[in-house]
Amino acid sequence: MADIESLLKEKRVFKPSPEFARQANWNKKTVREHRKAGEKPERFWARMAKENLSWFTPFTKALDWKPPFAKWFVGGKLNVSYNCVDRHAESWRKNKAAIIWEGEPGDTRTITYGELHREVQKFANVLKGLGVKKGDRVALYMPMVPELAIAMLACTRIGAPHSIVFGGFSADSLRDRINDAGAKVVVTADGGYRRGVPFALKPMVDEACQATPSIAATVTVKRTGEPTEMKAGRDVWWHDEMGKASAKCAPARLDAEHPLFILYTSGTTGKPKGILHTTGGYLTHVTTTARAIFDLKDEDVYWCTADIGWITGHSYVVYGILANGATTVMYEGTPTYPGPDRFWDIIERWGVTIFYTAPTAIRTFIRLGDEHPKGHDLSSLRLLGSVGEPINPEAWIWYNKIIGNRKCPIVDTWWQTETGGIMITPLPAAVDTKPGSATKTFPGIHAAILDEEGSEVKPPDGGFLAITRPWPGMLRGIWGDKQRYKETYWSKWKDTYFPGDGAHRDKDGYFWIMGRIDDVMNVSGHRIGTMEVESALVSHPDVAEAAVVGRPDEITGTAIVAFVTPRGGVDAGETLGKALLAHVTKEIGAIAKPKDIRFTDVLPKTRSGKIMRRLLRDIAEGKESVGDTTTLEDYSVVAKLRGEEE
Ligand code: 7RM
Repeated sequence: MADIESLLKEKRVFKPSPEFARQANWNKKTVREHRKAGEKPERFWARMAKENLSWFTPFTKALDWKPPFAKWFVGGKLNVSYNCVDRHAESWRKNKAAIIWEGEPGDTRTITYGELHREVQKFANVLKGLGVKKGDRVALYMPMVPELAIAMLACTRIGAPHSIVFGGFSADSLRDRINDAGAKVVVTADGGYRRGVPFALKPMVDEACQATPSIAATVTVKRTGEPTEMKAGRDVWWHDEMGKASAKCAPARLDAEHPLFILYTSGTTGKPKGILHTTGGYLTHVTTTARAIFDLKDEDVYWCTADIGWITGHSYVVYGILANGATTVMYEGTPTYPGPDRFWDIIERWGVTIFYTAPTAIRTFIRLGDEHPKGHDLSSLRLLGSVGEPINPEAWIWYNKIIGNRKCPIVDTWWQTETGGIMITPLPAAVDTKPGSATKTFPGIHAAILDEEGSEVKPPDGGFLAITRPWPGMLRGIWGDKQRYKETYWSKWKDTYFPGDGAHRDKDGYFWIMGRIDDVMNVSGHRIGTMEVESALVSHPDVAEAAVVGRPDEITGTAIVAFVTPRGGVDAGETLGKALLAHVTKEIGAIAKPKDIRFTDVLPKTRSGKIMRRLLRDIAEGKESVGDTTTLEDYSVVAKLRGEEE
C-alpha cells in the first residue's frame, strides 16, 4: 500500500487562476448552483438535457428507475446526428471546421459542419441501400480516418446501433464481436498507417467473415491503396457507393432510450461484455460534461488523442465535442512518428487550445526528454486533461510545467466505458486541483467509498468506489446478457453501481482512485482481462495451464506477466515464448501480448484448486516476502517460481 500512502502525502494544491475563472463556461457561482441542483439528479439532468440538446419531442419524465434498470428522458424523441451536425450546419457554423484530421504520413483534411452534414446523409443512404434498418447493428473496424466519424454519425441518423471494434484487435476478436452483436454490415478500410508503414485491415475482415452468418455486406474505405481483395456480391468500396448516394436523408426521430451503440470491454471472464448505451441520456451526459469540464468555446481547437475505438474516442473525440459545435482534431497515427515531437508539432501547427491525453503517453514523453516539447510553441494551449488510469503526481507536475507552462488547468477525469461520460473530475474554474486526485464528482453524480457491506468508510481509509445514484450516461445493459449486467454491476450492494475500482477520500472529500480491484488489468489505459489472456494462452496446443497477472510498469501503468506450464514433453524456451506471443496476438490483438512469459512446471494453488494470483503478483513484482500463503497447497512452488532451489 506504499503508493497509497505516498499519494495521501501529496500536499500540493493548485487553485484555478482568476483569468481562467473569468472567462469559463461554468464559473464558481454556476458550479455552486449546479452542485446544489445536482442533489436532485433527475431535475438537474433534465435541465441540462433541455439546455444542451435539441429535441423533436420533449420528454415527459426525466427518470424511470426500477433498479437496476433506468430509463432517462421518457417520451422524448431526438437524433444524435441532428444534434452533432445538422443544428450546426444550419447555423453560422456551416463553414466552421468540425473535424481537423491529420494522417500519419502528414496528409490533412479539414471537414466543415456543412460538409460533414452532406457526408453523413450520404453514408446514411449507403447503409440504407445495403439493407440496414432502424435497430440493425453495424460493425465499424477502421483506422482513425474521418470516415469513421462519418459512419458513426450515419448510423445514429438512421437508428442503427454501431459496434466499433478497435483496429488493433485480431480477426478472431472481430468475428466474436460481430457474432455477439449480430451485425449486418461491417465498415472497414483497406488499412491504415502505423510508424510509417501501412497495415492491412480488410484481410482481417475477410477472415472474420468466414464465420459471421449475420453479415450481408462490407464497405471498404480506400486509405492506403494497397492491393485489396473484394468479394463480389458482398464487398463494396466506400467511394463507389458515396459517389452514387443522395445527400438528403432525414434524421430518424428516435426514442430517448433507442440503442445508440454497443462497445465491448473486458471483464473478469474470458468473454468481453457488449456495453450498451442509448440515445438521450448518453448524449446529455457527454455534451454537458464536455462543455463544462473542457470549457469548450467556439474559438477552441480541441484535441483528444484517444482512438475512437475506445469509449474516450466515442464520447470525447466525436459525440460530446461535435454536439457542442466545437472543432475536434483527429490524428491517425503513432505519437512518436516520424519524430518524438509529433504531438507538439500538431499542437503548434493547428493551434490546439485544449489537449486531452493519457498518463501512459505523458510518462512516455517524460522519458523522451523535455527538449521535444520545448522545441515547439505550445502557447495556444489553455487547458489540459488526463484520462484512462491514475496519473502519478510526478507526471501531473511535469504535464503542468512542461506542457501547460504552469498556466493551464489540468482536469484528471475518472470514468469508464460503462459510465458513458466523465463522473469524477475537477471543474477548471471552480475546483482546486491536487496532483493525482480526480477531485470531486461532477454535479448530478453521486459517489462514495464503501466497504464490502456497503457502509461508507471514514476518510482517509480505502475502500470500493461506488456510484450511489443513477446517471444519464449509464450503461443500459450488457448486450444479450441481463443476468451478467445485474451480477457484475449491481449485486455487491443494494441499488448501487459497482465500478470495480479501489479508492480513498481525503479530509477535503477528494477522491483518489487507486485502480482496478478485480481481475482486469489497465495497460496503457486499455482494459484487458487476465482471463482473456489466459484463455488465449491455454488455447495453444503446447500449453497445459496459464495464469496471468498485472505488474506495475513505469510507462504503461501495468505490464502483463504470464506464468505458463507447458504440456508434457514440450520444451519451455524462446521458441515457445515467441509462438505464444504470436498466438495471443492472433486470438486477441497485439495490445494483449504479455511483456514477460515465465515457464513453470507448477502454479501456486489453494487446496480447493484456485490459482493464487496475489502470490503470483508478488512474485512478478519481485517482492522479497510474498503475501498470505497459509492456504497454499504446496509451499515449495514459491521457491520454484522465483527460480530458487527448493
Ligand atoms: C475512460 C476509460 C476504465 C477504468 C476505470 C479506472 C481507470 C480511468 C481514470 C482511471 C484513475 C482516472 N474507460 N481510469 N480514468 N483511474 N484516474 N482519471 O478509461 O472503461 O477503458 O477504463 O480505467 O480503473 O475503472 S475504460
